[in-house]
Amino acid sequence: MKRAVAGKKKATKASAAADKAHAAAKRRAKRRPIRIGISCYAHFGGSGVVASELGLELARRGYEVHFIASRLPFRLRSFESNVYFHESSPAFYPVFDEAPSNLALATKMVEVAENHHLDVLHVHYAMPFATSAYLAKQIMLPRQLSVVTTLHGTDITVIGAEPAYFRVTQFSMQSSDRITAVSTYLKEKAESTFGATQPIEVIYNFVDPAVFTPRRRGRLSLAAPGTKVLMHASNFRAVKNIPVIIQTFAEVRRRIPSKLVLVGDGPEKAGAEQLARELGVHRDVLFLGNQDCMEELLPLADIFLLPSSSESFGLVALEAMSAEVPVVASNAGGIPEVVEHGFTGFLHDPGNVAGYVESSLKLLTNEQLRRTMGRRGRRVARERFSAEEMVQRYVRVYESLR
Ligand code: GMT
Repeated sequence: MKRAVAGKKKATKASAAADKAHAAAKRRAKRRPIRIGISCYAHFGGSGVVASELGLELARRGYEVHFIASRLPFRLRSFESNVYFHESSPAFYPVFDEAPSNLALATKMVEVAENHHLDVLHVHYAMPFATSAYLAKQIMLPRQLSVVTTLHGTDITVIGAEPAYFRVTQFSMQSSDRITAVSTYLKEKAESTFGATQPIEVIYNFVDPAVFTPRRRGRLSLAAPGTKVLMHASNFRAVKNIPVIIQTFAEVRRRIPSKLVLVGDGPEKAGAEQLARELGVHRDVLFLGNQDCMEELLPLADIFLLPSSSESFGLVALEAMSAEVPVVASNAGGIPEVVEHGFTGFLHDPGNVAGYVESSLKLLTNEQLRRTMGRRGRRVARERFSAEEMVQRYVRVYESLR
């Protein structure tokens, strides 16, 4: 009995010492800038762009940023001070159907958090990153590792809501210390679909107007003088309504000399090529494939098309606006939060080809209107979607977790 009491006292003393050490480490951490781990998809896509640009902006402000991903995110084009990259690579074993990459990512998150004393893991796209981060956080206990999850789009509107993933997406999202969404539309969608009870803060995507600038006289061009350029860029998934773009272009081209420039790749590309041939416009449709220098391409467009059936924000539309290119888009999801109908572009129901054709022709046959709308777009991009404000807001989210 006496021995049991002595053992208990010893354990209480040890745990008090651990608590003390933990509190001291916490005080030390509070005095230095927050260290942030960022996980995202590394291939082409809006969520990876936002994650990368945010990481770079944070690093320029003196924060240490550690990207943890399956490969180097494509927008991290050059070496930057304060930015580190850690590759998570799953090990394969013949028993597996496929290597469990989510577990390898969670393991890498723990390793980086321990070695570099991370305070926050900020994951972009709920699945599977919020789940890997939840695991990492639990493994790190009692050391505090906060998780911030940014919802980007189809993680909520399409794939995360699939019965095969619903409960895990819901649980992982709700277990995050903070949740942000890139538009009010997406916040409301997350609340209604997942019954999210935790507050979701809307932090819009942002653009750097010094990078996405208007067209300058230069060596690059996509069409002969007098030929108008309609552009679209995406990952060519069904939600992007690619056939509607081809149909719109076929009608526009019947009326004015024009070219359609399609940037990106994905499952809908082959069908788009076939439809362009069927409609007899294939010679005037340029498929450029994946390009990572959108800032060079967008200024070459006269208008940008985005007729998506579902779109939480439409980052590329914002980049086009910053380059003074008016946007003809759908009124789906969060697009009206970015593009104002009749002011910086025109919005129609997603499948309304006649509407897109009319608005495209309005802009392409009235250079003054096109330029006015383009200039307004750049002003809106600068004033409402500045990196300065959005990065500050993310920093406040991190600081609130200390
Ligand atoms: O392409 C991605 O990386 C993800 C993708 C998606 O389908 O979820 O993009 C979403 O995130 C972007 C960045 O926040 C938004 O600009 C896109 O609107 C959004 N895509 C959709 O909602 C379809």
